[in-house]
Amino acid sequence: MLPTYRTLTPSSVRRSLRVREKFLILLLFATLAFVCFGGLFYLPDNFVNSDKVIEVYKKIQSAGPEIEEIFIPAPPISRQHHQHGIDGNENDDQLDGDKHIQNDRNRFYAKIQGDDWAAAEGGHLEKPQSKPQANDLPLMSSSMSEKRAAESPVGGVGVADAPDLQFTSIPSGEDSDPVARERRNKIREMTTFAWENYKLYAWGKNELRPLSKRAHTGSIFGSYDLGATIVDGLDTLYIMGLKQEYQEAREWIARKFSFKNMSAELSVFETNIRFVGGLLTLYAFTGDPMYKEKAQEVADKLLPAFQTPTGIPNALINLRTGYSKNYGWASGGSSILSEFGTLHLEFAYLSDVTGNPVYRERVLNIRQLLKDIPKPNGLYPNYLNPKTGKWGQQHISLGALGDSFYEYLLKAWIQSGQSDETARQMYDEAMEAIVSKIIQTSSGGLIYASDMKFDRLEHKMDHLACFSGGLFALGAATKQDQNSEKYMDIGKGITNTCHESYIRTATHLGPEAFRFNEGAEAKALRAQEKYYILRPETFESYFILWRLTHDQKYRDWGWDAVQAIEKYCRSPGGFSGIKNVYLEDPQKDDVQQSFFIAEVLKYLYLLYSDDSLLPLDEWVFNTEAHPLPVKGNPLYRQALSQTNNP
Ligand code: DMJ
Repeated sequence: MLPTYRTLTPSSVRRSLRVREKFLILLLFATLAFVCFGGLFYLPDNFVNSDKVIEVYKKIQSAGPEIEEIFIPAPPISRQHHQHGIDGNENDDQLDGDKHIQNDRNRFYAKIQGDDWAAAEGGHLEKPQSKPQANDLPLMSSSMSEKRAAESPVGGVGVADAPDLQFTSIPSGEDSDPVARERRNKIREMTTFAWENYKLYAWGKNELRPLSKRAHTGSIFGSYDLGATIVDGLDTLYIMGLKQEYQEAREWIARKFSFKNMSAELSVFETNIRFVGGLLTLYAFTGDPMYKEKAQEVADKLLPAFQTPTGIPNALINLRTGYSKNYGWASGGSSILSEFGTLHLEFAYLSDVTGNPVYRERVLNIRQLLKDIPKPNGLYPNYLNPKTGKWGQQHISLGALGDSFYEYLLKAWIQSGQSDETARQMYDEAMEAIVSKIIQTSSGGLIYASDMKFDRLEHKMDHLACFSGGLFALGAATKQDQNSEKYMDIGKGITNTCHESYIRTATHLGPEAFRFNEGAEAKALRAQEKYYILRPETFESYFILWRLTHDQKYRDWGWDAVQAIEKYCRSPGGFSGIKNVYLEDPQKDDVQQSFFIAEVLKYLYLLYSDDSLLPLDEWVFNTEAHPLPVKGNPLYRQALSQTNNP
């Protein structure tokens, strides 16, 4: 049968054409809209692995730093990511600038390739269902985070009713002083706020960019999505009794966190203090074997870095090949004192909980070499060549490149239940040399730790060195000898100086480094020393000094800084560092560092808790503020038998 057609009059033709025209125009617009918006939406994927994007980036770079900054804002300074690696590197501005560019390049590659990797690996774990998704959640407001914080029971006991996990009780530590309680509640609210925003914008990635509301993947994490904020911050959530957040994070670690099949190049030191340390604390708190297994998985990936002629590990390791190397800039291929000297607590404890002695053997070998090697004037230079076993450039510092090596000597002794006499002896001798050569008093009466380069003092103190106020005090309080009183005074003096470095700024936040020359007293002189990247060291010393003296001023100093952080670092998308502490209206750097939750908020919370929460004779804090049990603490969880097999 043939089709039948209606007879068309001219007017019906016109009418039907109009409808068709309208439809065609609509179609045209829809196609245009799809091409424009769809193209924009899919832009990163289209360019994954494409050299074109990198070429464009290079052109932006060659156009000069100002243009580049518009497109790819640089971090305040490269030491943000390699604080142990780059800090103190000759203080060469040009060098710092170059590393800035290198960091930018790394981050840019990471942005392109990291997304690709995440997709290939099935992406990170979906955002926890307990919270609304990005599309339907208005920005987490203070009142929302206050509500969440208030809902949470106080202290670790709050998580005890989770049926699927083993929990242990740590006391809530709620202080009898109502002011301290109120302040502690505020810290818990800040933590909830920082965490919720990380969850909302960067879940499973390493860190949060609170202003641009996206992920930040620092090069110290090998540009891979390792969930650094989750692993680093989780023990803080546990301590604060943030049960729901804890459970979501625990799930993510159990299901997604793995170092298997990764080709990332990671910092041995950073991986150890943040990931191995964080996981071991969670194991001690909970007894959950998952954490121990993950800690061991990570540490095993670091072991090839120790395969050097001396056993001093290299700084960087490729997780897939096991190939390790040192930073190109580090004094003729040297390893860094603060990096290879800051493995002991985690590795020794890992041996004890797994029964595998290999980890302790590796760090004891480092210890032995450092004990035997001749030391110039009893001092430990920051660089040591792992091939020859000889010192590199003779720079000495309690700040960048040296800092936590000294910390781990004292803390290894504390961790061992004060039985590791070698560690205490090395600590005492090192500090005697430091006190006689490095510790200075300014013309204005401020005690500070200067740097030394080839026998010449540089009258500058890094913010990083502010941890040493607490260290001197802890060393003095744990052993009575002819030096204890003097060292306690030095500890108090350094902490006071760091406080001065805070209150001598417009923001009441401390600069990255401050000087005691050219008319300066605890003030930064150079532009690249004026930033604050949410560092914890000063709060760490306030906390230790508070516990040891119960002098109210430490709590008040901490509170002054909390208010400053609220005023200058908080934004609707989380907390950020600032670029110049001396300006009334400083620019933010758009990074919520993983150590903000891991360290800053934890130390502040403890500052306003009573002494029953993580007492200093039962717990020892690793350099990333992860508390590890002291031998004799029932939560030490020593394995019953020692075996050579992991
Ligand atoms: C942290 O990663 C650790 O405290 C480390 O020891 C040095 N400093 C950063 C934070 O400033």
